[in-house]
Amino acid sequence: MVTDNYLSNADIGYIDSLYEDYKQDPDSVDFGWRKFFEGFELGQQKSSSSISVSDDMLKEINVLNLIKGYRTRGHLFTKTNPVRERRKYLPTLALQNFGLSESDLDKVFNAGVELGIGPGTLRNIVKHLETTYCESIGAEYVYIRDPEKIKWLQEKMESTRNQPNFSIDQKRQILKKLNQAVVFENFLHTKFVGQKRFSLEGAETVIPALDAVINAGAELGIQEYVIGMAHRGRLNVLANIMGKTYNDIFKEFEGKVSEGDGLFEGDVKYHLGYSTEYKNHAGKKIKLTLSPNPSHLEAVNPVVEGITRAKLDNDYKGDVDKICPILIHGDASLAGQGVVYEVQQMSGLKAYQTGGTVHVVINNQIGFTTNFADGRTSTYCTDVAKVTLCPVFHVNGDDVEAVVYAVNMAMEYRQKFDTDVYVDLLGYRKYGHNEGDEPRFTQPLLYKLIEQHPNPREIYKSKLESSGAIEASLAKEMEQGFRQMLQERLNESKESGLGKVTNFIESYWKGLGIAHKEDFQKPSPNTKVTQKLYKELAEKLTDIPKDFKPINKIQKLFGDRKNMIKNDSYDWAMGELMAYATLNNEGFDVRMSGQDCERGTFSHRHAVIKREDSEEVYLSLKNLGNKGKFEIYNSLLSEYAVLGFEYGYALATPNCLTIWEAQFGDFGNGAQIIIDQFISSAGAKWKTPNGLVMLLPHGQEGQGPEHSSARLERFLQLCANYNMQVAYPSTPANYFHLLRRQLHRNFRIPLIVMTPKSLLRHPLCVSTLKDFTTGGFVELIDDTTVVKPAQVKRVLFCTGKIYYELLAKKIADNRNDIAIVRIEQLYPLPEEHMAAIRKKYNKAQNYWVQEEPKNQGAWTFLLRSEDSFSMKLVSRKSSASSASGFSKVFAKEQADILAEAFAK
Ligand SMILES: Cc1ncc(C[n+]2csc(CCOP(=O)(O)OP(=O)(O)O)c2C)c(N)n1
Repeated sequence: MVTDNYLSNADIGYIDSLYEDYKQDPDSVDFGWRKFFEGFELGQQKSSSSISVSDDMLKEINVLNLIKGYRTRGHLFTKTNPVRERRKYLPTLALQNFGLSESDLDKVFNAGVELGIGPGTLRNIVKHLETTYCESIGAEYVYIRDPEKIKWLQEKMESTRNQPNFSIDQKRQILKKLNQAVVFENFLHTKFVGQKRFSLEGAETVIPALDAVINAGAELGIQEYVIGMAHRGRLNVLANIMGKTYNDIFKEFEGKVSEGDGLFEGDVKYHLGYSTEYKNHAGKKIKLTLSPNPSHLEAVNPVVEGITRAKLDNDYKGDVDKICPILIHGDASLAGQGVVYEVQQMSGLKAYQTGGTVHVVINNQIGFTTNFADGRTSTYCTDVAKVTLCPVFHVNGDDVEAVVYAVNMAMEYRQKFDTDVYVDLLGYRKYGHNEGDEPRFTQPLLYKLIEQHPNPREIYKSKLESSGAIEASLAKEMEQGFRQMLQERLNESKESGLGKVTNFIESYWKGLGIAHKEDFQKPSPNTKVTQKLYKELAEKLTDIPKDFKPINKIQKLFGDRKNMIKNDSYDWAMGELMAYATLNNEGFDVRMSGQDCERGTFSHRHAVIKREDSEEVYLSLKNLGNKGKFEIYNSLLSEYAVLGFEYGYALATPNCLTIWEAQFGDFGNGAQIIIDQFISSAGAKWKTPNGLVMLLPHGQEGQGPEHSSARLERFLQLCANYNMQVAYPSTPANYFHLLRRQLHRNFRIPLIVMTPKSLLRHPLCVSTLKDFTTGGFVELIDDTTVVKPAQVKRVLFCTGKIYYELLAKKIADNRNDIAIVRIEQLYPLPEEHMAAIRKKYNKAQNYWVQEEPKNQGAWTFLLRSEDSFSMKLVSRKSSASSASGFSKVFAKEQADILAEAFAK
């Protein structure tokens, strides 16, 4: 690659002097120049030209720069847009812009060697470059910094001129898939007039492209694909790639699907997931999983990556050559949605990597009604690929062979280099955003062109016929045969029973499901461990190997943890770490990621410690001799994608405690789409259980409006039909049991935990060995200091941190007339326990005491409770902000709450 390293802005005087040196002693110049001069002299012998050496050498350099120009910028001049002229980019690749002219066309240049075609005329070199870089495939790759990758791509493209050379059988397969794609859309369009389906028309070549990727991957060792895509073309993919039966799809169009059971409420057909096993042409079995997705574009991307990683870790022993994610994007959403960037950033991180994602863009040049020129600043919708130096192939969607060729190349690249790769399939959208929309409102001119444009099947059919590759009758037979089959399936669908929706990832969930009311009517399961086991694990957990010397503070911290065993008084961190240690001991896995979670934002966890004098780390949780795995990762500074990823991971790992921790709870709202569209509602929409745990530091600590609230009220507002659990535990042991409970039941639903900050070091927020080795999680903790319930005049119900402040005041004021009752699990609300408390303290007035403002915290949720009872509220007054930024105001408010709660 002489061009890149030596010739940009070359000074001819300097080159002349180098050439003189070379003639004296070839070894006196460095390798690249030596090769260049060797080639130059070879060219001189072959060329009949008689101009001076310096001029010739300059021209050679110019030709090399021309080659470099095509490699770098050729994609700007491709014929990749099937329906309209491309924007003009300057400077062009005209000869004049490289110091060359028409008169040089028939001169022989050694620079042809650089292209692998040997010395050749400029005419030939240009032709080679034009067909390689400026026909139906535009390749962007020169920004990649790894010379091996560049060399591979360059050789691949230039040796074949980016021109496919498919066998007749391959061409027939392409036509067959294209036929299915086109006829299926047309069939739906005529049979289900006006129904929304987000047709693929204008980009039907994505079907042969996916078929090719799957088959190419299978040949390269792939055993499974996990796919994510939005609405556009989804039904076509479900039918013609995933193998969902046409019958089932037609039933969905006819509304013949079994209705929900109160917990399962269903979703529109173009959001549903599916999984299948597929046998390729060579008889190899490939698993395909299409994740369901919400309307929120690109939100499914991290989820797909998480599912893939879970399967990679557990089913494929980390072998990235066996499983691959495919993400199919719309051009507007790819360019506009920030989560795309976040997921791209994750692609090479050890916590999240999946060995490279194949991205396919259904680029119809419009987002709803917005033209691409208003939808992005970047040249291409795929420009995010450059963040991680991934190659991009822009391909004309009307040239199906080029599309198949490009995706095959992409798949090969992914298998070879384990990085992401993008294929941008340039098409158009035959109808409006959906089939009822009028696209001429906003793109009248474009739609004049589109109306007259033949579909990609017609284009390919004509090409094959005129080249003699197939008989005209074959294409006709294919079409008629497929149409007839669809009609038969449609007739059957009308006669057969209701279709039903299944969990797309069912095979992982045998014997486990979503929760029902009865599950919460019985006490939480026993999650105690034996004293012997607890102590054994606690000792090992607090050991640091003799030859591993961390800084003194860590040594002290581990010493303090050892003292907890001696003193039988365990703090929050020990409660948590012991939950992981004991779960691992039982064979369950634990995986956690979040910002700085290895140490813990508040420096409490220290699950990973570092040697004082090197980067070496030690994780005692990995060294307990347990059966289960423990994985913990500091995340990138993202909430949306990381939470989505961990949610996806949990989808495919029912026996792993999968945890995402927010730095502070309020940052969780950066991932609100994942919370709303997946965590809280996926069970109801898609029948998918999920045992994800979210740890959200929460509580008023006088730190100002930020970081005081994990927005407990919002989680509670989303709760219904046992969709998730929201807890605010107040003791290390109850937290221990809460985490362990997550894997000790025959159902999985997400667990949202408000976690503490100051309580991490509160002297009273401790538990004893007995607490960990008896019973299980308790949803409500009664006041054990009350001796005579009949004397209690006031019950202060509360949750979480404020308990310790109330307790301190109760003790200080010696108030036997007050009982403080902690609700440790807010949803499902332990209503029976609460009723029992009311009965026990039947002479008392009930209060709800919260430190959050009235419009926040649990209060509004408690009012919603069906079994609500008359409680008086003590709280901060309603506020637009979550806490005062003035420490004095904060302190006064906190004191007022306590005073009011205990007022006589
Ligand atoms: C996050 C999000 N914002 C807005 C929308 C509404 N919406 C639905 S489709 C669409 C245009 C998408 O364009 P593109 O990504 O190019 O896909 P296409 O529909 O053109 O295939 C928009 C804005 C959405 N679904 N998701």
